[in-house]
Amino acid sequence: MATAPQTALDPTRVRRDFPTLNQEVNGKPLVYLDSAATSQKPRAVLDALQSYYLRDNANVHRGIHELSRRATVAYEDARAKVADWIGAAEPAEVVWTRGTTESINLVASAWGLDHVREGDEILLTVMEHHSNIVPWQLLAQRTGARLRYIELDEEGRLVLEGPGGLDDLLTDRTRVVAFSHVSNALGTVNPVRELAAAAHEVGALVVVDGAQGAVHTRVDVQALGADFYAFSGHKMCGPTGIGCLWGRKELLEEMSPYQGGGEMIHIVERDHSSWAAVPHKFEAGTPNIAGAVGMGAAVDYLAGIGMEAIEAHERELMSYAMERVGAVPGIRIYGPSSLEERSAVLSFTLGDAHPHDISTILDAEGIAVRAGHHCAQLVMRHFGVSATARASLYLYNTREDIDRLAEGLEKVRAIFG
Ligand code: C6P
Repeated sequence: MATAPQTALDPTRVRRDFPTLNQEVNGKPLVYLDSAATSQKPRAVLDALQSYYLRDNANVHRGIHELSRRATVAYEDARAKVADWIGAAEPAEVVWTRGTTESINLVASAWGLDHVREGDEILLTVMEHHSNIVPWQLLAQRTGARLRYIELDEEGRLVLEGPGGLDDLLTDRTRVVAFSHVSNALGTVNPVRELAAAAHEVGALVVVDGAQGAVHTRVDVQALGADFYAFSGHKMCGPTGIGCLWGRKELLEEMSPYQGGGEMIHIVERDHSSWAAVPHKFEAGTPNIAGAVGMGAAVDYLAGIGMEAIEAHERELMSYAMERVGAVPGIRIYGPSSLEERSAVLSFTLGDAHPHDISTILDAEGIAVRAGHHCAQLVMRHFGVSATARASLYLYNTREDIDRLAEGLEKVRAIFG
């Protein structure tokens, strides 16, 4: 795995790497607290994209000429970097996709349609992003399988025992257990190893939505015990439109293709074809080559700072945010109170102010937060709200950002009383 320096992160230095952060919005210095939606991009990633297009642009795995060779090397080098970064056994276990959403659809479709039958059960959780619900609903509708959901407790943690809990819902009919590493709506960090071990005991497949996981913490997919781990480049300093599906090689090998087209075949006859080896079997058509190169540069950037340093910085900042924002009268913070169980997301409501109004008032102060259901309507329903405001942190955020947020929330109070 990529080695990480253990020096503490200096956010002031880190911020210099992110040109977007250095601007005014509505006449105020920008405070960007919406990285869970998408992160800002460091210059190293922007440079890698530009250099690829300026020097190496060609299609991959298709040409013998020099530019095609360079593009292919860059594309495959990026795959190897990602594989190393997440502890994959080999680069072939990493499939390039458009992002987490496509990765989960790939598993639900390519694995699910061959393995899930009427009467089987698919176990999800109430905290899932719609990307980890709807693909399974489509599979259930096509196969007659039944969807079941692990419930949440009052702090937005998964119930593991008792009614509605993991041990209650896991049966010998469970074919798949799919859950998020970290909730985008609550910040809850799930006990992936424990969940995966329990699922494997009943012979179920384990699919982890890592969209908010690999971004903030060092992930070793093999140690986690998952079968599949999905994540997106754009949430981890990389470009949009690129992401990965990591899967155990033996599973990927026995799976049917997800889409058909160029590049994913071995031989094409008139009435049938045979497939390329993994991961290419799942990469039909011209891929997002520049995106892969950019994601490789993002991995280099994050590894250079060190995931441990990033995690420690965010935890310290989250502790400060919970204290500072939590002190605003009328605030209700959702998700675990313990920092060990919470990642870089702070979801809240403030009195009767609608989260969209909160976000609008904060925007006028130059502060970007997300408001809405965060594509997690089941979470909102669990807490009896239609929406929350959400501040999400990343390596470039500072205590001053949190102070500005708390001051902005005082303005919201002043307006709403
Ligand atoms: N969450 C958010 O603001 P894509 O869009 O494919 O890159 O990622 C989808 C996705 C899946 N799972 C989780 C846990 C996520 O957080 C997301 C994306 C963004 O919370 C946009 S809705």
